[in-house]
Amino acid sequence: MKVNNDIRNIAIIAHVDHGKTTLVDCLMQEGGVYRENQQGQERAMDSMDLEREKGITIKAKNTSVHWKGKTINIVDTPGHADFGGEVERVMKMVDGVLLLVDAKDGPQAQTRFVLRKALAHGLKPIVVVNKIDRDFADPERVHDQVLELLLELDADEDQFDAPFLYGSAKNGFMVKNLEDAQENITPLFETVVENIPAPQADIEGEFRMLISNIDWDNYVGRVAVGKVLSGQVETGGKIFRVKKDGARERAKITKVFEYTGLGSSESAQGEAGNIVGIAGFDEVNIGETLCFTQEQEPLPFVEIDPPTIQMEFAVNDGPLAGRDGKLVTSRQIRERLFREVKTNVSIQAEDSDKSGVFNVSARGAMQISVLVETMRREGFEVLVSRPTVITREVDGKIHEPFETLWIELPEDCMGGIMENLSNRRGQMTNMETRNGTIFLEAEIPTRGIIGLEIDLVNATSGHGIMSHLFKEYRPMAGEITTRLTGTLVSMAAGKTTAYSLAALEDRGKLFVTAGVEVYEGMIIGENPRASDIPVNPVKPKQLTNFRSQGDGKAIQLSPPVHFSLERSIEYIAPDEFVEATPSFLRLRKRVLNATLRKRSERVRG
Ligand SMILES: Nc1nc2c(ncn2[C@@H]2O[C@H](COP(=O)(O)OP(=O)(O)OP(=O)(O)O)[C@@H](O)[C@H]2O)c(=O)[nH]1
Ligand SMILES: [Mg+2]
Repeated sequence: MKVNNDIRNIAIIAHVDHGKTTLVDCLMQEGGVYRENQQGQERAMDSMDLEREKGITIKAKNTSVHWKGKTINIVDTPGHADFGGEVERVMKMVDGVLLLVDAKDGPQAQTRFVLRKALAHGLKPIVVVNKIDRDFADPERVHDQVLELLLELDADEDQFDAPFLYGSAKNGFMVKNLEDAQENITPLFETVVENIPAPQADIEGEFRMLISNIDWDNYVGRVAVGKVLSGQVETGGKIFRVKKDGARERAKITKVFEYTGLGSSESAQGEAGNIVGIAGFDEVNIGETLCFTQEQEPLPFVEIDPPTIQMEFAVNDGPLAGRDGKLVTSRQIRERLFREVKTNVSIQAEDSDKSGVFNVSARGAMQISVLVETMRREGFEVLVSRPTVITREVDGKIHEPFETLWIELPEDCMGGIMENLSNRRGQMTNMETRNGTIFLEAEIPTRGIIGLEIDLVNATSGHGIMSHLFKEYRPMAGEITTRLTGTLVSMAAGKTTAYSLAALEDRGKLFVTAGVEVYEGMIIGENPRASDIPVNPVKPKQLTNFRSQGDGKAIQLSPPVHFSLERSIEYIAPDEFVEATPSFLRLRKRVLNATLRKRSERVRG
């Protein structure tokens, strides 16, 4: 077989925030993407609005750089656990990975997940111990921890012999030995070219490609992105698309793209081993095969871990529906969700048995909130429920997903968290203390993780951090009450008044300020006790003939509690909804009318 030795395909994988996207900046800077003296943008690959706002990568994206006559295709991946599917789907596109590990924090939950996926695909890792400039960085300890992890994950001999580099993506250097001069990232380029195999793709064979991503081009529409596994293609050529069920469609290629720097450029042809984009099929999806001959069987795609949580998306049926968004009908929401499924391999959507309600399955609240946030920006209004876990029946028993949970928190905040964990059916499996910080490891039902981060942040004044990783399905762990508080529910519609809110302030924390439009059944605050209290936040100040002493004095309300979309989703109870519209986030009861709500509660017992 004749392969192209001038190409290397790598994915950069790591736990969230360990510096992947920053490292791609360096590679682009030194890989000739920018002109000399031109400074690239920081975290340039995080090009989506939401990525820049949240400061995290959400979608895996590819680019390429050139170094000493070699083309190096680089896939930047997200490190947040909810977007793990993005890492899984690109594994077939690359021939090796750069595993980044923070020199202070060491391997974390998602380091283990992504490394396990890479090893299972037979990919060879290069370990990059990043952020050695940080205070308390301990690259030697981290080196040993990574070796332990490789052993634990059954790396083969070749994978276990992974080369190590140390450096700082932020400061633009990598070294092979800690005592080497800290100059640039040439050592990393050298290591990649020497250690990552050239793609095993036959230049002389017939064209075949597995689609790992879908891109969009304003002129030619949907673009299928993947590694050419054999042969080559050109604009104007005719090829087949083989769907997963084996059905075939033939079309003419309208354009072939190459990805370099921050964009794509038209290329004359897509050759074996290279990562290219191909336009010409309007309906093409991730996981399908493109090929030259009709006889080609569908190529096997990666097995993606199944989603563990599910929530309802419903048409907004509240009294303020349609005031803010343009896209509000059941048909529009359905179409949007089913479109998402085609490009987002780890989300599933289906019709439910209620009309106007869809079940959406995903890996976590963050993934769902990104979808809802994207929809809001497109002009949608939608109601979303609290996530529930997806259970399975095993030997006639109901099983639920369990996860391994890692928590890091200051020593003096320990008590509250232990109690919280045991309420959530978490079982501690390990505990260590280093420099006043406690490292906890526990096994806990996924159900118990929902809303845990809110509690952790509250209990540690923001100093606690947690990460978790799906472990296995086990028999149901028994009841878990995650929200111990009730709500203050508006019993009237109108605009809130400072006068009535002032009177409600000692009933609990308020979520709204004065002058906000509310309706019956909308949640306007939290009751510290576990029941819902109907309240009237729209009472006008009573008019009297006499001026009382307090008159004219402005009422001082405490600032209302503000929840992000993600927090809202985890906060609400099963009988509540988050109402998301382009400019508003409201919490409400599912059943708005108080009398009907009482009745439905009684029916449910
Ligand atoms: N001190 C230090 N900070 C770094 C270094 N590399 C990256 N950072 C910082 O770490 C933070 C996260 O960097 P990113 O490049 O976004 O990390 P990431 O791995 O792409 O994160 P996700 O894609 O969300 O998983 C940013 O604030 C960077 O500036 C480094 O070498 N040293
Ligand atoms: Mg990133």
